[in-house]
Amino acid sequence: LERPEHTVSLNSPARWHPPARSPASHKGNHGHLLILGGSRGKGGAPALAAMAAQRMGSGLITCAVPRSVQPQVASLCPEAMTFAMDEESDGGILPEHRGPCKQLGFNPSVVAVGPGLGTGGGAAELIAQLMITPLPMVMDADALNLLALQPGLLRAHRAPELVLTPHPGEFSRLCGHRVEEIQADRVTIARNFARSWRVWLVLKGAGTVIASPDNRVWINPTGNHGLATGGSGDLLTGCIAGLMAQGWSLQDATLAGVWMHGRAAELSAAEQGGAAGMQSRDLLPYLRRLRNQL
Ligand code: NPW
Ligand code: AMP
Ligand code: MG
Repeated sequence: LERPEHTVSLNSPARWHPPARSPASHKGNHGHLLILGGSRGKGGAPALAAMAAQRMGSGLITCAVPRSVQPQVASLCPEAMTFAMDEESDGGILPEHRGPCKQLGFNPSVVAVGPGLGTGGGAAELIAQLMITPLPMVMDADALNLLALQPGLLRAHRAPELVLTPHPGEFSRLCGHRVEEIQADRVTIARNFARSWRVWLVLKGAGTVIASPDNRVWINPTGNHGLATGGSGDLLTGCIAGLMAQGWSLQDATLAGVWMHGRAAELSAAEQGGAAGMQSRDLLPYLRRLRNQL
């Protein structure tokens, strides 16, 4: 069994290098994150991702969501802007080449795609377009389920920086191993996948495994079973993408995002009455506190 080289911990040699925030900075200095997700009944997911990104210090956030859930997302997270996609969205909001995105009216620093997206409507076309869009990207949830249906897309991806954040069920669909096989050998399977597909892989679940395209692996020691509740993964997507959007390196954003997400759950359990019954929103003030301690 191959052993991981690193354990992600603030106390370990792994150090993160947050870009400095000037006292005179304005919102335009801290990135503009585009979150693509949401569908009928799943408007909460992109809103949670947006809230986490805000607590990481993101400057601007736009949630592009189907028209039917736009009012819900806007009211759940009023600080984020929203953009209504046609229900059968064809992904036409994205630039094929980096440059001003006409329909959106801005050029995203980073794209986070998948939370609550669903797999119907134009979601498959959206993913196909994204894979040829040269923007840094975090893919989660239904974006991963759609990739699993069209693996050729992953091979052809043009994202300069690509992070996939599957839970074991989603990873099973992506890599073809059964969930039990994955859980029995998380490090090796994650490492092989990241190397073969040239992606950063965050295999979630207790002891989240982070594998880089250049064959490095970390295991995250933070977190608890309070995270085993709807919305936790959507927050994690927002943490990682929110840090990337501000100019954190891909490695630091991924490691620090995973670490802080788990640590926030530990702090919430300690200060708010235990792990069971935690709501993912409970993590938000702790994410802010942790972000400012780095
Ligand atoms: P089981 O049940 O144990 O056999 P899905 P989802 C497995 C959105 N959400 N270890 C599990 O297997 C998301 O963003 C919206 C092992 C089951 O087969 C997505 O877009 C919310 N196995 C969408 O819903 C809040 C594990 O995977 C399958 C595992 C669907 O996402 C909720 C379940 O996963 C949600 O985030 C583990 N740790 N975890 C909202 N408020 O808008 C999961 N499995 O079918 O991919 O469904 O993760 O609920
Ligand atoms: P998702 O399944 O997409 O909602 O993601 C769940 C998130 O919660 C991931 O970041 C998991 O690593 C985390 N999580 C779930 N259950 C546990 C657990 N028992 N211990 C630690 N982290 C967990
Ligand atoms: Mg999820």
